[in-house]
Amino acid sequence: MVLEREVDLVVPLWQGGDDVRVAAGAAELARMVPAGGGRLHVAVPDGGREVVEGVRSLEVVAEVVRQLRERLAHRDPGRVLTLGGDCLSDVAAVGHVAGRHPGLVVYWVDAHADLNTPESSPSGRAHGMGLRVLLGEGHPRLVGSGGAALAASRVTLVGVRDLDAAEALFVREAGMAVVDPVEVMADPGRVVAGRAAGSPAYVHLDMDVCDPFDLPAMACPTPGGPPAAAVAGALAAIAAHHDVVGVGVCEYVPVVEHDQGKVRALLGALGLVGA
Ligand SMILES: [Mn+2]
Repeated sequence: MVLEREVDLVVPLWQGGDDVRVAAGAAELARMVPAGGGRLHVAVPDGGREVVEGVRSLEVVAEVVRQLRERLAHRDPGRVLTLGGDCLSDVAAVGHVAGRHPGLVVYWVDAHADLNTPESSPSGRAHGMGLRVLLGEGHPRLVGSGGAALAASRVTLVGVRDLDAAEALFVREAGMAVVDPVEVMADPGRVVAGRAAGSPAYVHLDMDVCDPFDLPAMACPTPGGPPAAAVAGALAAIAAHHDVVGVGVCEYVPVVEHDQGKVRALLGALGLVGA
């Protein structure tokens, strides 16, 4: 099964995590994944790396998100693949796809929840703020004029295990669905529990959801994760249960020695590469 989409966005944004190695990840993913529909390579400008108003490299990350939103609004694709880049690379795409598909379910497959705000973030790194931006909160230049793209009830966190205190509080208070690493390993198919069969879904895949001892090619290695094979099982379950209308692959660091077959298995579970 091939993931149908109208446009592929290749987004070598790295300033959101302040780790330039993920820019090479975008290029490597673009090499691995055959183009579907049009393919657009987005230029990422240079800019100051200082923290401004609580966000590191604010000028660059805000400008890239703004440009992506503008391009998506102009072209208006219903189905989008983003090859990042850091975890902010697909924020514009998730927001756009959510607007096109009412009731969209978002699977945030990531060791982190990316629910920080400029006020709560210990690091000021915008790649830890993307999901909160989609829920309508954060720096106004990242949130944009559209307001909240998503309700917290439509998000499932998969494999999450490294939350800042303010994020953990938010997840509890918002009652967000969580499938922790142990649950992913025990029963990967459990990720879709409670979600309507055939409904539209978006998959945000941060490579760091995988256990770094199994697959180390990621920007923020976070021990205690499921092995890549279990993550692939969860992705396959999502693809089988839903109409997947968008995927973002983020934080891949190909310069770290690893078995690329495991990356191909993740991409294959989503129909992005052949078996
Ligand atoms: Mn992450």
